[in-house]
Amino acid sequence: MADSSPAPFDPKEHPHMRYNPLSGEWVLVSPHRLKRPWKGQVEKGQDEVVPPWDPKNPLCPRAVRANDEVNPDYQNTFVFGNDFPAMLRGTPEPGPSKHPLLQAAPAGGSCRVMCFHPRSDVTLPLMTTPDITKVIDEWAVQTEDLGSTHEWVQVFENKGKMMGCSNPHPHCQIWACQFLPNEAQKSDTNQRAYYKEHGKQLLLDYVELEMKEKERVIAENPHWLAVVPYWASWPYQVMLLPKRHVLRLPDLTSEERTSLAEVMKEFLIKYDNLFECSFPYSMGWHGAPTGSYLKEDCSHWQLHAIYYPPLLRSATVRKFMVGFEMLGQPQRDLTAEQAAEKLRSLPNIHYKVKQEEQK
Ligand code: H2U
Repeated sequence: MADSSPAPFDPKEHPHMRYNPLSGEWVLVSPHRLKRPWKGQVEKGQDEVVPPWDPKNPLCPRAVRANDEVNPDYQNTFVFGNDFPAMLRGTPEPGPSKHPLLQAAPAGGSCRVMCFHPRSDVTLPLMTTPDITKVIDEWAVQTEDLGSTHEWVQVFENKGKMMGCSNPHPHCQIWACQFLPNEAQKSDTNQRAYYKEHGKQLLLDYVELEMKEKERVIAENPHWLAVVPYWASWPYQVMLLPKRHVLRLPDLTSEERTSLAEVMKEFLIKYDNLFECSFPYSMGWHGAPTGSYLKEDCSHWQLHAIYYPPLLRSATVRKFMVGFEMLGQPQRDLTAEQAAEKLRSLPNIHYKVKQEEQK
């Protein structure tokens, strides 16, 4: 039944849709649903107790991996070829498709694993800024190295069991492909079209807008902006953007890398403080494509990181992208502005550090 009330539109009350200009897709925002009764769990989570070093954990220094190789006694970051890669190079390729409904294409690529730190019991928000900077430096090295021979280098971190992470040791993965994956393809098309129409980068215009509006900003420093994007589909989704035009991770200056480490630490502490748990998420970097694109004009691109965390109401109650989300389009309950306000207002001291101080 249609609501016949004459009340003006209130984004905090009334269902509406928001447009994601990067994907070209719409998200349904249903803020009134926050009022529905909740009978599910709301308790804090129990953080997993992880030993700092475990000789049986294949990601630890000096441990043996699945392929019987022994890891070095690494002191900072450590990168190795994934022993179970999703893509390979030089394997036989599918022939021409026999029917337009049965199309196949080659999927050449390389997969690596990158450990962030020798200790298994730390996560990025608990690491020091110089240690986080070393992670950023290694992301840049990997992007440069794999980018010379691959069209797309996807750096991504799956954090927490809820996101399918198989190992608590702080690490990320790097999948480099000789093709543009779907998300990269959509983002490239939409950023290119915006640049053609407006003569400016979509995400630089967006940074300018968010710096003016402020209500979706959760952390900021001279070089970086962390926002809950206007079009966020996951409850506490965050986008991290440089304030100047940057195409790819290796293009960041050393000052910008230190500054990135600072802003990452700041907002990742807020993530953990939200439900007092090691906040699970999938995150990754999107920058201009590499490989053959290195010779092309990619001015329409702006480097950014996207964080997709699943939690909604507590350390144990997650948002499920099921039902309408799978069959129609993504839907969210609280607005991006409400999520940003919650995150922004959280303390900048990690709850574990505070607990230690109070002992
Ligand atoms: P995830 O926890 O995000 O799945 O990452 C761990 C990766 O480490 C996973 O991709 C790889 C797995 O294939 N791995 C190895 O390459 N060698 C091993 O000995 C264990 C795990």
